[in-house]
Amino acid sequence: MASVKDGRTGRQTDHAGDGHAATIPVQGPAQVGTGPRAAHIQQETNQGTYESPHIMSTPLTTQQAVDLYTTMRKIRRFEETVKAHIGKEIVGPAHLYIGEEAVATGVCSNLTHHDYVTSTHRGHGHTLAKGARVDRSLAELYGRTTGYCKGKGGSMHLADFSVGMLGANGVVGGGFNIATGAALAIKQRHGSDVAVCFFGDGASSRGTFHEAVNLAASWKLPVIYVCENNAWASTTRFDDIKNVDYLSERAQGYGIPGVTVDGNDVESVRDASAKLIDRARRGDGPSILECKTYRRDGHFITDPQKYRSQEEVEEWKLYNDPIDRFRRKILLEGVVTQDDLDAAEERLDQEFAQALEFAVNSPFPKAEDALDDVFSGEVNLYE
Ligand SMILES: Cc1ncc(C[n+]2csc(CCOP(=O)(O)OP(=O)(O)O)c2C)c(N)n1
Ligand SMILES: [Mg+2]
Repeated sequence: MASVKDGRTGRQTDHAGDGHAATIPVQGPAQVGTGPRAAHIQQETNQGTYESPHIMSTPLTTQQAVDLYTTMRKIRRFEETVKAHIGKEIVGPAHLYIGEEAVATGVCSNLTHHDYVTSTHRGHGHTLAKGARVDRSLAELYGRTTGYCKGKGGSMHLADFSVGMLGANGVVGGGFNIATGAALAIKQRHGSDVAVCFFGDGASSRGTFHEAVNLAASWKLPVIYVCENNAWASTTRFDDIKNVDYLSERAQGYGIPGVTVDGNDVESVRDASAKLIDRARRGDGPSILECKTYRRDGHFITDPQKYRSQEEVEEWKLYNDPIDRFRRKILLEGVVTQDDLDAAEERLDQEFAQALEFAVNSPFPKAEDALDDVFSGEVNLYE
């Protein structure tokens, strides 16, 4: 048994040496509730060292497992493609979602195209998980007219309204009020759709968070606030600025449910979000889901990362990569075969080869079109 030490907490964990870290005590299944301890901790994984068992009881079918695997791999491959082409065909900054794939994938697996999501500055994963196309997303980053925003938005403005993806956002915390507004629109038309607001641990300290959650709670809006707690806000470690153990505990301040899950376990994210989404669809109002995950790469692609040790990153790679973990688990349990996963990779090979060709062969916008779409046409609000 190898023993692994958490660089920060100094805690010692036994490791079975087979790629599976020893389990830590789990504090009961995910529950939804309010009251003095509104935050029910389903599972917690500190990045790098611990891996707790998946304790929920919804077994995946082969197709569901392949779908979840494919979406996570699609996001990872997209990010690797961006990394390979940044500074060449792709100009401008990009923030990668590598390491956090289980969050967008798990949550969006419970949504339809009629549901809305708002995203962050780290938005490629949300866009793809919500069902947007690889080729048009890539074309947007390549600055081409075939991109989702005709090549004028780039990484931080990816959006595809046709699948309910309301947009990435360069303003940290910019999604809170948009998602809340979308949820208000759903309620006003008596729909059963929901809005999901993805946001970071850093964004959770913005005023817009409190304003939006308070209003959504007061008006019982169908919105789920999904915090991607990836341990860092640029160069600031979450542990250095936290005033509660779990961000989901903030839900208590608004009398709504708060749940924390292991955000590196796609099944946990899927199960916990399914419950919160269902209650929102039933008209029971908003909730907060904190997914504890990890940003593997720098805050932006060329970030020198002087603020954290390489050891911390390497530990995460060994034990907590959400894709490796899921692959190991579904193979071990016999939910899928290696052939199933190889076939999924081959389909992605084709999709990415075609997408690259599509992006590189698409035209750039013309200078005279620069002001198109800046101002809307006339809108008749009363129609
Ligand atoms: C209103 C606003 N303040 C500051 C910034 C600069 N900024 C960009 S990303 C970031 C950190 C965000 O951290 P977090 O919300 O945890 O998201 P993560 O980058 O970890 O995904 C900051 C401070 C910004 N873009 N917008
Ligand atoms: Mg963060």
